[in-house]
Amino acid sequence: MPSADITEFRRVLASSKKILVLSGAGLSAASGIPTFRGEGGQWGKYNASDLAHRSAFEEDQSRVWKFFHYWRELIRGKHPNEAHYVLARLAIPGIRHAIAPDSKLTHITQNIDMLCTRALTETESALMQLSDSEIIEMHGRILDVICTSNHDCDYHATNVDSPICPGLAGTETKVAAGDWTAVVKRKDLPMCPRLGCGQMLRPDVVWFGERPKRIEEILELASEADLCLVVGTSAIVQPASRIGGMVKEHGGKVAVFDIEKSNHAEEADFLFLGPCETKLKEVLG
Ligand code: BJW
Ligand code: ZN
Repeated sequence: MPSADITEFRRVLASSKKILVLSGAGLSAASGIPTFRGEGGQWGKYNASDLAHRSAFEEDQSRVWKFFHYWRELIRGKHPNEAHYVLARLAIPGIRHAIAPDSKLTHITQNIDMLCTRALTETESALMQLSDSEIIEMHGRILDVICTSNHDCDYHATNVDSPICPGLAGTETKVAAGDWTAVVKRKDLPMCPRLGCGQMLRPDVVWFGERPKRIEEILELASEADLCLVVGTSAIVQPASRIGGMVKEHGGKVAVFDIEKSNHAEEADFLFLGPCETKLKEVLG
């Protein structure tokens, strides 16, 4: 049975040298961004296989772009919540070394909303101290776009335009209301701006069947970590779902922070049930 003993957890944290955080959609729930699964989840409303596959994009670019435009617009007005800030403070050496001396920390997030990075930048400015930790956004970033050309074009950029192109303007309200009827013509969808390219852009997010970003590095970190904090993820999607198990395989400890007992909770050493926006602070101090 996993323990909920905060004193014992702090003792383990204090002696950990290689700390991993693996976060998921639950981390951003208090920011008003819906999770994927469960009640109110995105995938309850929209079918993942219709939207998060390259084949879906090839079959119906209008439908997939309408969804990502809706999501871009949804995320635009959102801000980091207390859970993001607690994790960001842990990335500041002056704070973390007082809790876990001589430790390293890497935050691997499955979230594409960039809120972890925003919280870290704001924390660095507020404390006037730079972080010594990295955030790995393994499923990409919703505001980044890449060219779909299979040839020479390697266009990749962050695009914060709202809407990303005039053709998608207003479709987000219809999608939010469940109305998918509008079809945006190919020529009116986001196109690569490189002269002579003429191919379509796609969001630089990781769809099913695609290789997560920096996966070799992630697996190496998991094979070495002595503590992994798993925050707000159902741990259903591979390969992220394997990270906790990999840490345990070589004797590392796993602490799960989730609003409910999910799949991976049983194998955890520590289980802290509750909203992470309050629980992380209570446990980490
Ligand atoms: C709170 C809270 C609060 C709520 N406080 N907690 C069969 C066919 C085809 C593929 C596969 C297959 N079987 C397996 C696969 C592989 C596939 C996969 O795992 N599929 C499963 C569905 C079975 N995986 C892949 O294809 C991945 N690639 C891959 O495996 O490549 C091969 C490879 C591996 C290793 C090395 C080299 C190569 C790619 C996965 C891409 C995932 N993409 C998405 C969408 C991103 C945007 C987009 O593209 O549309 O990423 S799916 C979606 O799920 C999103 C998330 O990042 C990801 C994980 O979800 P997450 O974060 O766990 O959210 P939820 O909603 O599931 O859970 C929220 C949790 O929070 C819950 O536990 C709540 O209780 C909790 N919570 N509020 C604390 N306030
Ligand atoms: Zn291009």
